Amino acid sequence: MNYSNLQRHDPEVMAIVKKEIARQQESLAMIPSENYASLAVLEAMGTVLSNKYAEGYPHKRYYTGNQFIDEIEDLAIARGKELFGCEHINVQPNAGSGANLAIYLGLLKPGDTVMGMKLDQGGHLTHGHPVNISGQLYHFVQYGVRKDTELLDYDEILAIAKKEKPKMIVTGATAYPRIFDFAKFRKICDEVGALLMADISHFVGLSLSGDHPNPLPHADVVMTTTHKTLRGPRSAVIYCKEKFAKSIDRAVFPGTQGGPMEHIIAAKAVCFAEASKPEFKTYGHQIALNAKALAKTLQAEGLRLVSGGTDNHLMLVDCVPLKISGRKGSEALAACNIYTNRNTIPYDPGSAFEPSGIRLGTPALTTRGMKEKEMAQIGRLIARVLKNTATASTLEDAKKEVAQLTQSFPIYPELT
Ligand code: DSN
Repeated sequence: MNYSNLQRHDPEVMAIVKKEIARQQESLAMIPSENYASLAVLEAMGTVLSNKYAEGYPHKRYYTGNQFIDEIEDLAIARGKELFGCEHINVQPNAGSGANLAIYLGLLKPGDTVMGMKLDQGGHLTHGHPVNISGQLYHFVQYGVRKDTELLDYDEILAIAKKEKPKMIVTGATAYPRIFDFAKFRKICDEVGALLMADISHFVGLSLSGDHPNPLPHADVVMTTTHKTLRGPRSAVIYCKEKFAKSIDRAVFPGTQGGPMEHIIAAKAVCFAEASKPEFKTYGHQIALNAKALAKTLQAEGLRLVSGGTDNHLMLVDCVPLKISGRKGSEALAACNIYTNRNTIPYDPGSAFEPSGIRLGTPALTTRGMKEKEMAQIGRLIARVLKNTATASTLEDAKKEVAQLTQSFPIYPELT
């Protein structure tokens, strides 16, 4: 993969791509939803499969000429079923948000009551926030974390479920540093007759390595994006019990999507094969070990972490004791080439636009080969920057340290 044609035909675009390759190489990607896909995944995304229209499903297409497209989608389905150990999988969803919408469309009626985790306490926009279509079409009731522990309170979730009688309970989050106990959620769902939906986009890699509970056999339907801890192309899949297969398939196509992106489906097949290898389990374990090591250092440096630490791949730093906003902190880190994102913390005294937290994760750094030693170094670096956001020399020194560190852990040497 050398981009020679792009270079020749469109040097303007190539110049920007080159700058982004350098940015990725020279910075620490600590946004917990980002990762580096393998060259094989990137190459699959650049294939001629992109040229083909294939509305429908394998062997039931609305266009002719899909004999090889069927082969690739069959392969992705077979590999996905084996990887996740599921009865049925739909590999066509283009993105996580669309996958969630398809699940709601397939298994609910507009106006039905659904429970999901509050966005400002770790949940996701598509789990019922009023500005999202999920919160507008369905009657979402939100659950959150306890103020004192900043942890999910399963007794409280049961009490809400008994009162509201939801048709579905949505689990999963984007900024919750602890685990989801799917067995407990199953019991709650069974008590009130609700379906259990698991959005495992963030921690899918840890579920596969055994570092986070697996949603199966508890959940009725599961979705995940494929580009976070799974390290595949930007996309998503839905898997479910066989009895929901038809409803889910119809909700994806024609319910919410047209022609599937078969080049991306090919890249999903590549990523499923990669994630089936024993090395992927080692990768998942190391993500979790790295997160623990990073959290330990940040705490030793005096920073407060939401819920007192992490059990998965991410953590949230409370910036209130540092007397800075999450925006100020994340911008100071970005000035040193450490990329994180500002994030709300539970019961945030700030707002969604000016939240009080910073979200950090270890999946991408772990892909680079970094281990506990580097996490301790990076933890000290982050603490130094966050305590001295206005000191130019601290930021300058931190930037130099990041440059040295990233040089020792190359990504995509073939592309530079
Ligand atoms: N934007 C993703 C994240 O950063 O967690 C969720 O969709």
